[in-house]
Amino acid sequence: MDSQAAGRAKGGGDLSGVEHRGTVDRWRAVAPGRVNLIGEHTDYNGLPVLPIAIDRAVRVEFRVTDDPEVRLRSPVARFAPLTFQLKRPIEAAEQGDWSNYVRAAARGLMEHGVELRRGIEGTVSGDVPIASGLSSSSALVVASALALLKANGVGVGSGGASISRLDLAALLARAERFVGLEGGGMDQAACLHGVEGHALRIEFEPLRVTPVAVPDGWRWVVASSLVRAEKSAGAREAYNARARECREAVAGVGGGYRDLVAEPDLDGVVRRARGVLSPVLFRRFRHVVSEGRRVGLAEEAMRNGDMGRFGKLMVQSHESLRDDYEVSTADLDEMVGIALKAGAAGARLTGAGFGGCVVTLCEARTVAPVMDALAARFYAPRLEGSPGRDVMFAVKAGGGAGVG
Ligand code: NG1
Repeated sequence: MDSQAAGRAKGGGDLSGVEHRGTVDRWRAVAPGRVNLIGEHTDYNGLPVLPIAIDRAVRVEFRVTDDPEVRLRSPVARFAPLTFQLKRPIEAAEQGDWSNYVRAAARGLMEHGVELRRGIEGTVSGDVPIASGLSSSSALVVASALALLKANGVGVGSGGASISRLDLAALLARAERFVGLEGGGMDQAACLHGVEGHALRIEFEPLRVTPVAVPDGWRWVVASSLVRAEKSAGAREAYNARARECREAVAGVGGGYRDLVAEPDLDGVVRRARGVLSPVLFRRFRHVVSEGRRVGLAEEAMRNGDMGRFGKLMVQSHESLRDDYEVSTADLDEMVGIALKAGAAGARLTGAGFGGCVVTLCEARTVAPVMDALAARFYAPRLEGSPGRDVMFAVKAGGGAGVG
């Protein structure tokens, strides 16, 4: 493991498992999921985001094979064993097939010029809930890439490494579009750059990651709406439609999102947009520029330890995603309402929306009341028994991905 990864992995929950596995040829790649705190649907518009890598991860335990083939199994029954050759061209399996994330990693590395002469054989496991806006997909892409790089003797990180974490994040973001989603680069960057106890301000074009310390006493609770947002399948079209609308909107207004968000008079920018855009494009535009502005304000609130302000910005973000971007659901809205009423400082949907999870910001003493309220008012009518650890859980800002 490179020294950066060692630093990241230290004490980072499951990442402490980033270690040599005993026998000479057994290794483990560990890649965390992420929760986006604020900055939703901004990454593919070139605007910053503020996520944390979480203390839940996807793990690929593997041995290196002499032949250029990937053979992976999952303990989850609906994920059939996958096998494919590391030979160009790597074709996509059918839409929705989990092997596409592993294929995307291999393809991205090969397109970057990495020679993959040796393959991997092993198992994939993890505790990042799937299709919940917590980026289990990118964690799988990153873990697969780290495994393939390890198998082929390519070091990642600083100090004589062959590929930097930033370059790897950028190439894997491009590679993940192989599954057909016109995604931004937030997830792969957060996964590779997580720092324990820190949020990550991620900027794009060029990619840059700045850790921001999470103040003591801030707690994050993640709760699932029980609806999966499968972006390799159903939610894909809706997501891609938003990306298209954003491009059309900014072309209609003129200039680029980054310059527009930096204009001192943002209300003036929004008024200008209202005059030239159709109602739908105007709403998409207003979400993107207002959310872009909120990320900077939220970072400032975090640096100042101002939980109230950060929480308010989260709520504004949710309202904008609900009303202007139209990616929320009645259930996500209800959960946000319940959490706020129970004393959370802030709550919002996280990830792309269309289902998935909410993230709430709490003081230590409000974590239990918020979880109790969600259990009683949201989950009790929908689930038999109390919500499990895959449905509602507290998360910590954890370390980044590593292999060893
Ligand atoms: P989730 O919902 O976690 O898959 C997706 C995109 C992000 C970002 C968010 C919305 C991918 C792999 N993920 O995240 O880049 O655009 O939606 O903010 O494309």
